[in-house]
Amino acid sequence: MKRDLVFLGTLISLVFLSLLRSGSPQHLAEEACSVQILVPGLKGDAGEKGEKGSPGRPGRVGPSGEKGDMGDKGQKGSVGRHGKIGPIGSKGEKGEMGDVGPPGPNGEPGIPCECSQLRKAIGEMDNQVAQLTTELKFIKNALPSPAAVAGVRETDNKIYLLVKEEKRYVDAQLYCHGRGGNLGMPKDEAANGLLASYVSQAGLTRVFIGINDLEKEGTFVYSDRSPMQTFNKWRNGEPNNAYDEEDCVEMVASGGWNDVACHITMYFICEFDKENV
Ligand code: GN1
Ligand code: CA
Ligand code: CA
Repeated sequence: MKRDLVFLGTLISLVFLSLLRSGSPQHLAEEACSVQILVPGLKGDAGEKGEKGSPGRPGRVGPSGEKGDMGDKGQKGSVGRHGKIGPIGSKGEKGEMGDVGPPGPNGEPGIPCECSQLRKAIGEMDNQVAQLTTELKFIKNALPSPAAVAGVRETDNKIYLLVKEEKRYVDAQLYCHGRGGNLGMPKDEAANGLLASYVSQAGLTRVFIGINDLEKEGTFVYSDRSPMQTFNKWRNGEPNNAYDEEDCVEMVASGGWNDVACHITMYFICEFDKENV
C-alpha cells in the first residue's frame, strides 16, 4: 500500500511538471482547474507475428531411462602399464656345454730322467695294450655267451674257439664264417694236439672240424678248400664213408679223425687268423 501511494504521488508530480513546460499561462490555469475521467479504449487488431525468440533455458534433467540392450564390443584398448614383478620361477634345465676355454698356463718343468729306458718300456706297453685290445675285440665279437665256450686256445698266428652249441656241419661252418673265421683245420701235429687237448679238457668226446669230401667222394679237403697234405690223423679204418653218407669229419678226444654224416649235430671248433682279428 505504501508503495502504491508513493507511485501515485510521483505520477501527479510528473503531470504537473509537464503542464508547466508546455502551453501559455492562461491555458495552464484552465486545464489545472478541469477534471478528466480516463476510460480504456477498444481492443486493437492483433499485431504482426513477432520474430522468433531466443532459445529457452535448458530443461531439468529427466529421470533415468530403462536399461538398453548391450552395445557392440568396443575396440581393443592400448597396452596397459607394466604389472608388478612376479615371483621367482622354478629352476630351468641345464644348458648346453659352452665352448672350450683357452689353454691353461704351462706347467712346472719336469724332473730329468733316463728317458731312453722309459721310452722303451712305454713302447712295449703300447704294443701289449694294442694286442689286448684286438683280442678283447675278437672275444666280444666271437663269443656266443660265457656258458657256451671253454675259453680259447692260441698259437703264434691262430686263435681257436670251442663253441658249445650243437650244430650241423654247414651251420657250424656258417657260424665260424660269420665271425671272420673257419671251422678248425688242424694241418700239423702241433695244431692237432692243441685241439685234442682243448676237446678233452672241455670234457667232450667229439667235435666237428673243418674237413670234408662233399665235392668229391673220397677226396678230403679243408673247409678253406685247401687240399689235404701228407699230414692226417685218421683213426684206424677211417674214413670209411659208412652207410655211404659220411662226408664230414669229427675229431674225438684223443685227437683222431673219423668221417661222419654231415646232418648230425655236435659241438665244433672255430679258428681265426690273428692277422684278421
Ligand atoms: C660209427 O654207428 P656205427 O658204429 O656204425 C660212426 C662211423 C664210424 C664207425 C666206426 C655216426 O658207426 O662214422 O666209422 O662208428 N658213425 C657215427 O666203427 O659216429
Ligand atoms: Ca664220404
Ligand atoms: Ca666213418
